[in-house]
Amino acid sequence: MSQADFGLIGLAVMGQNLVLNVESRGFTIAVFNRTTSVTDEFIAKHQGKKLVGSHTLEDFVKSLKRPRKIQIMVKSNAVTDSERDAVDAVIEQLIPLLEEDDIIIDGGNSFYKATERRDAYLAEKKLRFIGAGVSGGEEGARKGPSIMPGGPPSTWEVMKPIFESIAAKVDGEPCVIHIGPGGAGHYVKMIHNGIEYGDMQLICEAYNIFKHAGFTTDEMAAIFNDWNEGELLSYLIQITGKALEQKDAETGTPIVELIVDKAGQKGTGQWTLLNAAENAVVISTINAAVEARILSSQKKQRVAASAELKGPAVNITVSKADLVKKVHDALYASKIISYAQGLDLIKTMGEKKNWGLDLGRIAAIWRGGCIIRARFLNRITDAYRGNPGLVNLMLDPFFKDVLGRTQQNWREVVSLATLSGIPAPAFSASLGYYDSYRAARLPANLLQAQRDFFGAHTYERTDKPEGQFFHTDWPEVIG
Ligand code: NBP
Repeated sequence: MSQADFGLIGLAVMGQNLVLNVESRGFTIAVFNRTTSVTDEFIAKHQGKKLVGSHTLEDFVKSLKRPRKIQIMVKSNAVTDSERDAVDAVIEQLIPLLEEDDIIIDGGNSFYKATERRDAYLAEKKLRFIGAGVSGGEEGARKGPSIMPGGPPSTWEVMKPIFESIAAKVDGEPCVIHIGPGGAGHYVKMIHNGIEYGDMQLICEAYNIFKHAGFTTDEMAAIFNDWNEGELLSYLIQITGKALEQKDAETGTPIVELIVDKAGQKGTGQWTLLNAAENAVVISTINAAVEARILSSQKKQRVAASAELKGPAVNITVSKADLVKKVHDALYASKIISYAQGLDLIKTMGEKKNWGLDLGRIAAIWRGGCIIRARFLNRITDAYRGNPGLVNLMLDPFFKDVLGRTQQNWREVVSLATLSGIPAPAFSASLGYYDSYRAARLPANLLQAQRDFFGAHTYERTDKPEGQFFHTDWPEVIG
């Protein structure tokens, strides 16, 4: 067989599906997996395809055309810039085998700071590096993911034909752009995942309100299927409808009702929170979503507390039809807030790092292939195309209008959930953000007084020019 156009290391779920995707676009692809039996089984299963399997990295590297393009798809779990993981191990093994200008692509969910470290390290070795976030899970990898590559523009130009051919397409546009230099691609993928946490939690809160209001699982499936025809059309709403329809083969019970209510997480949501704290950006909806997963995992404590801590009885008096409309609006409005916050974080970090990020184009590549793909991303793209300097998504005329028309229902849902003791932390956090952001005056005047009282931190006055600081001699407090 002729030399391969592209190589991939790590034949687990994502790697195998990406290989089949790349191969289906006409490329010859070399594959390698640490456990060689996995490679053998993969090659045997896909006889007749343009695949070159190797048992050693030396043979794998030799089977590639120059400049070599090698994508690593192995477990990435370094959560600091100094920690080393399987991606580093593979890079170290590759370095002595590669030649100047060969390209290594890390397509795993790597922490962006680790990507920045690898980028600098490989540049010293005269090798080129792309840190690419890949979203869409197994199906996306096979049929077309959304790809978020970061690295030097000249390296992107070399990779562009392959990435564009394997990415999902929306209106003929591939769901991949050069995000920016260094760790920008993995950074944007991380925030994408944070937004995904927010979307999922908001859907779960809608489901929980319906459940407490006495809807059957089939009724709920029908609601989500119906919502998927309208403004909320999205992959996550679609799979929610399908998941609720699914019955257990053994018992006939909806499978969702048999699943233990303990959520797992792999860390990208927590990384997003840490980054938001580092940048002093509020992402309260995503924060609530991450914390909801944490609390869900404390099942034993919750079960014990459910017998100890009192709450109100559920008291939902609106009709089922009205409740569906109200929860729809609460979900839509909260989702807008979640994206407004996530994009604010991307914007802030992009400016700090001088990455030159284009929020409209980033939203456009999330329209296909990835887990958060949704109809309303078109509106986000339009918002930033119309006004690249948009300060906050909520201020775009389209979204301002949606928030205006949905907010009464949104408030009623937060209020009925609160009065019925149904947890809705992401709905409430979103509304709290909206009301705080639109408040011309917040109670931080009192907070400043408290700070000055105990710590002489000083304050500015409403009746004096900005930038002048004052201190009051507060009365002494004893005891
Ligand atoms: P995993 O994250 O489960 O990784 C398994 C692969 O890593 C196997 O090929 C394994 O080889 C290899 N590997 C490990 Br573990 N340690 C290694 C080492 N020291 N040297 C060489 N290879 C090593 O696979 P995945 O779920 O396909 O995900 C791959 C990447 O894509 C991850 O970064 C993941 O976070 C990311 N991602 C996953 C999804 C998803 O839906 N699964 C979606 C988007 C992104 P072995 O066979 O020899 O053990």
